[in-house]
Amino acid sequence: SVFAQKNYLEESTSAKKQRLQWWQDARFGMFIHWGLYAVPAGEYNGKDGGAEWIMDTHKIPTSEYEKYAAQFNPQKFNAKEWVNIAKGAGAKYIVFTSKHHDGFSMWDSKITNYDIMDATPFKRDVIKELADACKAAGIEFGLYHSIMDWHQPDANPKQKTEQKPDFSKYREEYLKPQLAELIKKYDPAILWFDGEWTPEWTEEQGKDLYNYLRTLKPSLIINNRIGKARNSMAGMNKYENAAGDFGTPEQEILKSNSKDYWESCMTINNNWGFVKNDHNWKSAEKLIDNLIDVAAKGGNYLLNVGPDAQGEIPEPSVERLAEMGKWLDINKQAIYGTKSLTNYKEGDNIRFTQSTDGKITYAIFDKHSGDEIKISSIHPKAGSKIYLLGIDKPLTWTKSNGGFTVKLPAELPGKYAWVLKIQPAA
Ligand code: H79
Repeated sequence: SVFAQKNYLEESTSAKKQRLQWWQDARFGMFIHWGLYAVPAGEYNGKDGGAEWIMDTHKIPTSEYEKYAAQFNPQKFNAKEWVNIAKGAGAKYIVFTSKHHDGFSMWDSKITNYDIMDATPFKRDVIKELADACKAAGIEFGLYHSIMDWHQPDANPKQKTEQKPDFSKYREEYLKPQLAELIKKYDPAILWFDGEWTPEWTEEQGKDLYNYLRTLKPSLIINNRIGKARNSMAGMNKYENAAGDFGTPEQEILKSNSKDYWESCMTINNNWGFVKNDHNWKSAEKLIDNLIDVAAKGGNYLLNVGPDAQGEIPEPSVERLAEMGKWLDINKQAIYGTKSLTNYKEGDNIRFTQSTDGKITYAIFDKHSGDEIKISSIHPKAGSKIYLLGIDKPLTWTKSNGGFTVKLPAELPGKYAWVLKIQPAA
């Protein structure tokens, strides 16, 4: 037909660049893992283990796991508060779990009764509330969606039902209609797939789904877990021309920058979903260090929170996110809308970003001794001004060892890490 479906996999480099520009400039997003698994909170029959994977960890039968729905009644849930926490942290987008591997739908789905409206006493569409709150706050909204589904008999080869599982039936009559529903109802900017490694799923199915979803919403940004190219937890693609827009390192950061788009997703404590006994919180300093590391290498940082069964983001996460926000308030221009320098690091503690036009260089340092900083790989032209972000007056600097040395003020603004802005004479 003359109206042959557009092949979104053949998009030009420049069209893709335009589509992903806001996302890449954003640099920092907040991941939210929330579902029925917040009820057991990492404990089943008196035994610890598992978070959002608890159904698998303890081999909980579907009929048992389903009972958590009746207990899901998060009276403290407030979408605006969550969005305020993200915004206050300096995150520019949110990715929320519409459905994790357990198969429970966190929105008002007409395709199943295994959803928040029909199966819980809560009966509120949290995805609608979050989407609306994001829109009101000027934050982009995305959805995490698991291809693997432990609840749908047709999706689960191990399910003991009379009928043989029919994965294509699950794909065509459940997965795709649910995704169409999510796009139509909540207009997500990002779809973040996972559980693509279930053996029934193929690269070809991933490509079909990619085209289907972009036909529904051409501006959608979709991660590489829609297909099969992901190289395990390292997250980048194993082959060329794979479906998806960006690589997804999980709980790790690339060793150096990449020609491909990428986003590192990481937890603040050990788990994605809420676990009551997980108190292993990373420090605010470490989280800010990770954000700087990712930005210097041209990636995005998707930092996770796991709200509890009452609907509250754990206080240790809230505190750390607020510290990140304070840091970004002073230093934002070195992170948002920047690009990576090939030479992204000097020594252990000095990293670089650049304004997208390449004119301004930012040197970010997190440790220093004495009252001066020497940088050898940046060569400011005569007449350049060097600022410390947070202080209006330029610093005194001199050429040294092919690079430069600046004298730091007695009092540094803020904590954790500081930014030198190297601005050439106009
Ligand atoms: O949602 C969070 C986790 O529940 C989920 N991804 C984040 C964002 C997650 N799924 N699986 N895992 C984490 C770990 C699973 C690893 C393995 Fe594999 C699955 C090992 C073997 C199969 C990854 C995929 C490595 C090979 C294929």
